Parts: sequence; C-alpha cells; structure tokens
Amino acid sequence: MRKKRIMIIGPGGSGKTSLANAINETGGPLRKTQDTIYGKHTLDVPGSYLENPWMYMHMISLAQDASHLLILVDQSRCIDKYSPNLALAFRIPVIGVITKCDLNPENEEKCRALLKKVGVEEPYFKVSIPKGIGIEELKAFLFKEN
Ligand SMILES: Nc1nc2c(ncn2[C@@H]2O[C@H](COP(=O)(O)OP(=O)(O)O)[C@@H](O)[C@H]2O)c(=O)[nH]1
Ligand SMILES: [Mg+2]
Repeated sequence: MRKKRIMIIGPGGSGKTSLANAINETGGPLRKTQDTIYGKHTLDVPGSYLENPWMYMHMISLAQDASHLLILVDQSRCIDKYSPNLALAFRIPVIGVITKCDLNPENEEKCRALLKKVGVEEPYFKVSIPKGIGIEELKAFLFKEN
C-alpha cells in the first residue's frame, strides 16, 4: 500500500508550506509553489487548485494518497476561496485549521464561520508557527491514528 500523507489545502499565503514544514520538522525556503510538494508526512497542494473549480477533481484524486485533509483559514486575512461544503467531497477525515492565530484575534469568529460554511465540523485547531501554538496538539491528533 502506498504511504498516506496529510494533505493541506488553503489559499495562497495561508500558511500551508509553513505548516507542512512544522509537521515534517523540516526547514526550507517558502517558495510560492505551482506543484504539489510531497513532504515526509505531507502533501502541500498549491493554492491555485482552490481558485479553479475545474481543479477540484484533481484535489479529490490527490486525496487518495492522503490519510487526512487539513483545510486552512488564515486568521490574518480570512479570505474565502472555498466552495460551500467542499469538505463533504472528501472521504478522509477533514480537519479545520485556523492559521496565524497570533495575528488579528478579532477575525477568529469569522474564520470559524467560514470553516463551518465549507462543511468542516468542530473542533478546529488554532496554530501559530512563530509562537509555536497548537502544532504539538495537531501532530498528536494526526499521528495517533496512523
Ligand atoms: N504571523 C504568522 N505568519 C505566518 C504563520 N504561518 C505562516 N506565516 C507567514 O505567512 C506567509 C505565507 O506562508 P506560506 O507557508 O508560504 O503560505 P502558503 O502559500 O499557503 O504555502 C509567510 O510569510 C509565512 O512566514 C503564522 O502562524 N503566523
Ligand atoms: Mg506554499
């Protein structure tokens, strides 16, 4: 059986690569990426896939290589690039992640409402890379089942 990875989707700049690096415990430059990056434990999907509904089938087929799907919402901007109930198109567990929770706490409720609209069920994880918030909890949750 092929190794299953943690698939990460979110708009460009929402913190996908930073979160993938934190999960993999790797560094590396944060280039804007055109192609899916296969990390040790992660599948880092380009933000452009969300912006083009005709790429949705491709995201769904990528999920065949995934154990979980992380759907990211950036608390600093909280932009909505998601189709309503997109999460319901996936057969793997979908986890809502609010990134950059060190920034703009006033946006938290908006982010939660957005994840709900996308069809993701609570509880949601709040993470911050520079402050190191939520990463260990998220990893413990993701790896306990594997
Ligand atoms: N303040 C803050 N900035 C973050 C956090 N995570 C990522 N960033 C910054 O957000 C920008 C985009 O991050 P990146 O991981 O490249 O996003 P991607 O385009 O979704 O892969 C970079 O400048 C990161 O340093 C975070 O938790 N807090
Ligand atoms: Mg990236």
